[in-house]
Amino acid sequence: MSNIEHTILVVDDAKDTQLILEFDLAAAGYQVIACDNGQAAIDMLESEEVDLVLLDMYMPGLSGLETLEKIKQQDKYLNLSIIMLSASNDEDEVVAALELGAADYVVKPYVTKILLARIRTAIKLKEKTEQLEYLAKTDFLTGIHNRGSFFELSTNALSATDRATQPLVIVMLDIDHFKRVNDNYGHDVGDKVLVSFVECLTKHFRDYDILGRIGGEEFAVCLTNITTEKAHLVCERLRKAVEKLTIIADDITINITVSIGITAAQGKILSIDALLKQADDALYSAKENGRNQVID
Ligand code: GH3
Ligand code: MG
Ligand code: MG
Ligand code: MG
Repeated sequence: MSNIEHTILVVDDAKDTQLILEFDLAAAGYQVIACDNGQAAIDMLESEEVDLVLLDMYMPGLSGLETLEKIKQQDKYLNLSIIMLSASNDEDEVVAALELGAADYVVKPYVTKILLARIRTAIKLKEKTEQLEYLAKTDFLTGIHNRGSFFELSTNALSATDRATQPLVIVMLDIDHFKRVNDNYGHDVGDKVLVSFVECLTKHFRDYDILGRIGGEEFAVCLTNITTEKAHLVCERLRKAVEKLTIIADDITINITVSIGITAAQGKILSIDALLKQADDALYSAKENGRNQVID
């Protein structure tokens, strides 16, 4: 990745230092934005996509350490690389900055070549971390949340929901007789069927609904701000769409159906585990009743 794709926020109250940094970073190909105090930096992070922050230690208003602490208190900035810049080389300050989550600490006047090398390393680390987090949370085959990520996100959604007034709905889906697809056409075709099914699933839900692959051919969806009746209608529409879906893999045309179980959390004090169990019981009834149906 070239530097031009990366934006660095320079925060320094000394205008001359700010200008020199802007010059050096722009010469190295970075996009640079700048401000002269901690609060302005926090505000700019809200509105701009920033890959790395160069943060001065001594500034009027919020100090560098206070600014660093405020930024790192927000989960969304945990991976953001912040390099502290300071005229002082005080050991305790270096330790404090690193413990608060700074990626590095550079003493001014800086050596341009070394500062640029430290910036490259910090950005690389941020990108690798983000890539690993993505891989740890995503189902490799279908691109939706994996089991662990689904549990984490839906548990958060459940605690953010006022159970008395806002409904939260859990849907469990299981492809019918999927084993036959594998047995008849092979595992690779089975995989393609799973991908096509998830494409159809994604189209029927909203961007903020949480879609997870819970097991091999079992999926779950966590819906907020929706009534059970509306969720039932959405699932019924999905069920019909899956039934009509023509999946072509290796010149073979495959048709599938899906069974769906629904449960709502309204008024109940239940964990996501317990809600999934309830939705799974409804799903089991759908299977028992002959499959290819929605039950709540
Ligand atoms: P039912 O209608 O009762 O759900 O029947 P089923 O055949 O769908 O259910 P069963 O649990 O017996 O079989 C699920 C199959 O899903 C068995 C397993 O080989 C297959 N499977 C699980 N994960 C994957 C995968 O990642 N890729 C492929 N191709 N198959 C998978
Ligand atoms: Mg200063
Ligand atoms: Mg199945
Ligand atoms: Mg199954």
